[in-house]
Amino acid sequence: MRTEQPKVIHLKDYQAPEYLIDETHLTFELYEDRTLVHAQLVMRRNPAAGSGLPPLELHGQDLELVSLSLNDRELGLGDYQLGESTLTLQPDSAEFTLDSSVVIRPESNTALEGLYKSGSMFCTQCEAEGFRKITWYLDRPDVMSKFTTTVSAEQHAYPILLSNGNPIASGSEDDGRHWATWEDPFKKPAYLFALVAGDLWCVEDSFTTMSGREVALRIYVEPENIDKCQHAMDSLKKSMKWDEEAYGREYDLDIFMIVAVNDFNMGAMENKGLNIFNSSAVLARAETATDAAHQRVEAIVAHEYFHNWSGNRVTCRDWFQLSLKEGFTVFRDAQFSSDMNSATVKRIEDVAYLRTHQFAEDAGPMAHSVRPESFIEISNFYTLTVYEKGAEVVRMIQTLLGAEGFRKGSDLYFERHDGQAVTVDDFVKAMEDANGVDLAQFKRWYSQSGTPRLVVSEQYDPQAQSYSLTFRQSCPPTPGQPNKEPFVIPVALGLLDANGAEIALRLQGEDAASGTTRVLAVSEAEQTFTFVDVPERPLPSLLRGFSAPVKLEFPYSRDQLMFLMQHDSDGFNRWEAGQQLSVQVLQELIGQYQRGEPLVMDERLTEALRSLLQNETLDAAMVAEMLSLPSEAYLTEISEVADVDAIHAAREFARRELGNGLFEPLYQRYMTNREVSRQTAYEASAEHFARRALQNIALAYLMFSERSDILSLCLDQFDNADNMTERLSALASLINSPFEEKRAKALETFAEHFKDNPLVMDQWFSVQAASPLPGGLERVQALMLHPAFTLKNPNKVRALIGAFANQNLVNFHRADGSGYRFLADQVITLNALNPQIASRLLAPLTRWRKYDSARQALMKGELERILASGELSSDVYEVVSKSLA
Ligand code: B3K
Ligand code: ZN
Repeated sequence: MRTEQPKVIHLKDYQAPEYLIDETHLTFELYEDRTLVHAQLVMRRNPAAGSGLPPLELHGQDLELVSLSLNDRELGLGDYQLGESTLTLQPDSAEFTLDSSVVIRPESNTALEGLYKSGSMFCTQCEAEGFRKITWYLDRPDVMSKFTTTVSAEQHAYPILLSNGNPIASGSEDDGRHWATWEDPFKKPAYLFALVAGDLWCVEDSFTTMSGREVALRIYVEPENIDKCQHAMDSLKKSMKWDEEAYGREYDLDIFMIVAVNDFNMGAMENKGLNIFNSSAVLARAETATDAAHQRVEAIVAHEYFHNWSGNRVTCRDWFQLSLKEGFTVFRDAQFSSDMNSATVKRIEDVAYLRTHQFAEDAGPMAHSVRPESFIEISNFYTLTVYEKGAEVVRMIQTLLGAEGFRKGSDLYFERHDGQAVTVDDFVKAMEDANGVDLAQFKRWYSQSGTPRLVVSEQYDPQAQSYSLTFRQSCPPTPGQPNKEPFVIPVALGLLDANGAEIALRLQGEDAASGTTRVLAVSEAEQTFTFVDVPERPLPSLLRGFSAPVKLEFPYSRDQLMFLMQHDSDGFNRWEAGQQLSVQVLQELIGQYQRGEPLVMDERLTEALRSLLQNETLDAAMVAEMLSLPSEAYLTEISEVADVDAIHAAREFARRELGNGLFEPLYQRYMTNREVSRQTAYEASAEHFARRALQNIALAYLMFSERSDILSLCLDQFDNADNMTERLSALASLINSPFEEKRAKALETFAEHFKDNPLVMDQWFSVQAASPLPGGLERVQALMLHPAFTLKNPNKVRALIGAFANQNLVNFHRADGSGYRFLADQVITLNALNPQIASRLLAPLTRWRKYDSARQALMKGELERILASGELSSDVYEVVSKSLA
């Protein structure tokens, strides 16, 4: 807990470390009631930091110091100073060895940072600043060291002892304990350190790298999960192969290990050679994990593996550069997932996520640039902006340079900076040098926060056969940044003629037309581009593939959107046209609801979707995406003032209209696909995902009919499906339906059947937490008393409380403020248990500016109550105080 005034840390204050640690030798003695950590650090003055011998200041938190010696001389009380989280001493030579022994208490570590226990196993999470909870150290990413780690523990309870690198020695003692020593030949920052001890089983495989080296692959899990590792193993092998092909990156150790733990603050962690994963990001098999969970496992395994180069071999100089590894690695995992599955569907999902959640963050009180200027608690900056917007920025560099130029740039970056801790500037410089381009203005994407708005207008001159597009960019003020300079915005576009055919593009001044999609780099506040040889007024298809993270505005009519839905050659933009059409229709319904008028839906939406449903040649995954209306959260994000009741009522009305209006084609699509599902063994492949997605969205729509024959189909799918994707979506449809008795029965059967599988129970909590039926808060409160629920497990908190606050608009925003009060109560409790989880859970309250004045007052009231509730962690303090500022 914070006892000092919280310190704000600024990027502009960065200074190189005064000392370096060449070697780190660690010994851990694990016991049930304490752990002894001995650290021997071989250190020297950093020649790059200046002359003389300044005091050495080490980081440490919650450490009980047992002994300290410098060059084998034991230090006494007068030889060093202990601060709140520092230990300072005076070296007497430029090279020295420092030995320390401390006691730590992993068994009572509920923050899940540093060394802690998850169930019966010991594990670590050090990024960003958790290593200082293990031993006194220079816990900063620009201090890179060679680590040797010895772990000792009782043999029977902890037969498996793991750390980074390669195993080099092991042995048993007479007292029932045993030990193992691991050596990591690669220098690394302390945040990549990892240790695991437990009773684990493993699935083994191997991979031969492009230069012919054999790498042992192991996935360690608790014994009951040994049958759920194959998908992660397949994903790992695909990732290793893909990184060799797409980036020329080869794995570098003899062994690569993944360990699944149940209690984990986020998805997974890329520790060198020993990735530690939330079990939800490893375990997947048809009976217990949905298609979405399978895809998430594949993506996270890839993400963490790709960090071996983008993050570990080349790491960050300081935490302001976090997006250097995270934005780049998210971009890399997105490329991988596109290559493994449907590229268009992957892009649609990513963009929908970005526009709903990152755009909201960028418009809220925590808005920050991709490279933040300052922070109080770095854990608060593992954000959608650093990750997802950071990935968009890398994607724009690729769009501007082309795939080949981008690869030249990444090759140069890895080669030039291997073994170094570098900055975003170094990354961009490599891209510039490899391509002979100047990205100075482009770099504003890293320093300016907020989502740019791009307003587009057109002018057609039939005499000159020319067509001009004028782009006006602006960016709203964000905290600390009242004014912005123009961005470089790559706009990929095409022009369609009256038959929907693509027009060959020739810009004024060019000799000849070439291609039908162009990337225009809009770099001024207002800029016009003129195309010539345009024989008729075209319809523009703008921002193809969502080529930049901006809010683009063009006054499309509904008929034009329907035309683009049918004819655009860009799959993403076909979907986008459908979304824009849906948004227009939904906003009209929202207005009707607010004025107390009867709701009447524009039938053109039904007809547009009918023609998609009837076209059997279209990709089923695309049809499913296009049938999905924009989410309530997205409709909230694009509202000036979000009227949650109106949004919910309008969207539910539209879904019911579509379900009834399209009953026949939906029924036909459902029956055909369900039959194939029934007769085909489950496969985690793009084709199967697509079929089930269409089948399940069709079922959800059909259930609006409230017909008993449809209810029977739903119950049959729930009872008899051989996979979780079909079973869970049948359950979700059921529990949001009016068939109360069936609802209760289904929930009960499901829980009884899966009570021993915590990840499946998370799904069970989530579907209920997200249900918009009245009484949502009371249901969630009752579920908190369920034996499978605990506030100590982050997955449970996210599944129940997180799902309620983020996915259950009408219940969370109940006008009496009870949803807000409930969330604030949980944040206050969690602040003491697990600050990172508490601070993340807070996000919905920080969006108070989006709602009506009565709700604003209630939300702010709860934020103020949290602020006054006592000693706050720096995590919670930063988010609450910035939200109220
Ligand atoms: N690098 C970790 C995130 C660590 C978060 C620490 N609070 C996982 C990832 O992005 O791969
Ligand atoms: Zn990452």
